[in-house]
Amino acid sequence: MSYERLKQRFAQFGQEQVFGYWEELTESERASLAGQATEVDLDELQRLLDETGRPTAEADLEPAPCVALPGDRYHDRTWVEARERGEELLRDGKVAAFTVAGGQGTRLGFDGPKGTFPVTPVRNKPLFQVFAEKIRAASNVYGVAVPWLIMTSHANHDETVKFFEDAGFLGLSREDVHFFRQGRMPAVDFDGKILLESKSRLAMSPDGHGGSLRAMVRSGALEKIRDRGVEMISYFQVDNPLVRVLDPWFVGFHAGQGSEMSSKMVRKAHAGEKVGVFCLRNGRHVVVEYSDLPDSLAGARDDRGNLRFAAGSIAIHLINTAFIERVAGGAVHEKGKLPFHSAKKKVPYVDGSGEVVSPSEANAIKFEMFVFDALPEARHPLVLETQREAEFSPVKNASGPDSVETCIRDQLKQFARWFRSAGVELPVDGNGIPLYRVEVSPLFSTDRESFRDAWSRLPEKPAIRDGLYVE
Ligand code: UD2
Repeated sequence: MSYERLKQRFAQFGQEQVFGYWEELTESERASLAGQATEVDLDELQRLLDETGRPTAEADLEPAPCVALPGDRYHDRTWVEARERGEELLRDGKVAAFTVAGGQGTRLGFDGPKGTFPVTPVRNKPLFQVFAEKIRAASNVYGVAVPWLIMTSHANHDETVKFFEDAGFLGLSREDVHFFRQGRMPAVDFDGKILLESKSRLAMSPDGHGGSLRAMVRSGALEKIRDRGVEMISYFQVDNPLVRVLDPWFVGFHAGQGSEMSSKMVRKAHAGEKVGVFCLRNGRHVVVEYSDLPDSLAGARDDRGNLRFAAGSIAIHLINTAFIERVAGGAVHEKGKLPFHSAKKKVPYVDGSGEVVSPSEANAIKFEMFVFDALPEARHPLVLETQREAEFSPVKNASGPDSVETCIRDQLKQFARWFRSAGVELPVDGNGIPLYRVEVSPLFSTDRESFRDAWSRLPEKPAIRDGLYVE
């Protein structure tokens, strides 16, 4: 599109301010601004602006049904069968791993891609390394190379790829790791006007983890793994090192129910916990984000005094590749079907006099898609309970709850449980937190059962001490 046509089109949508400094720009700045402007889907943006602020009715929500954890999943028949089915699918190479790593990690205050943040108690392994080792462990167990998709953002893509290159792809084959960038959306002010971050750049931000589905299609990453026979992706967030990256139980339940999208849940720790909740709306599965769940429902109790809306989402899903194709649109330019959510944020912008302003209060609206909004489109969705202590301890904040401190504590407690199952007691403090820092490599074991086996086979057991690393 010529510059003139592009400017006219923005003017038709009342967005001519985007080109307000056009006369001052060099030729290359003009080219870059025009390039960014072409990325913006003005029809989509207008639709969002028209919808923003419309109230959503949350009155007719019911708790979603969930498959509850049995007393002992190693001996419960349904669970044993699910595990066997899952293992077969894993051996057949039907499952790929998928990490969403496009977030900006603002709350953590870490300067760099979050996946490069060190989290383990002894070796200080970065998050990406923990996942890579879990994938390598699964490859060893199932005798198959597991593809790993990683979604980055424009802001962290190059740094993420460089990290992997410098680290020799963390022991994985380069051809098994597929990076792709997520899409972006412009930020607008409260009058719906697109903001400029500089005179020649729009204020663009990542389009949310829901953008992963269409980015996976557009980038060709989905096609690549489908060509390898992959039928489902194991989706997880970059912030949770406890995740079972490739979980045979989950895969087995998902496939057994003929589900197109399945999710794991933990029981909410308290009514106000900041996790989305699995609900039924008009009979369809949805996740209602904590900020959207009315207090009356968040705090509602059943006859036995338990929270009614207790199924907290820990953002772990299995999603069929054919389903992704369906919701995210097959054709390259076709629009994804997921809705956008809007959030008020502080966004630096160029004001009318050409100065860059860093606001102290929210001044802008950002638009994001959420992956769980695909749920109502899915056939036979399944929600599976998992143990929080075994699978969920995200690193989100610099300190306090969900920080590296709580995450290391949870890893230590997990390792202590594994040791205990092998008959070894680690010394603990009054709160049950091990007094020694120990660490078990995912290449040694990824759960209690595999730890017990691997430990029993060790010809010489290492001495239990502070700083012990088991590999
Ligand atoms: C998310 C869930 C919440 C709960 C919690 C569990 C949402 C809206 N909320 O909360 O319900 O399940 O996680 O830990 O999902 N990301 C991208 N691109 C983006 C935005 C995010 O890749 O544009 C990634 C990000 O790198 C991270 C994940 O998505 O891996 C979650 O992002 P978040 O930290 O914004 O989610 P949070 O903690 O608000």
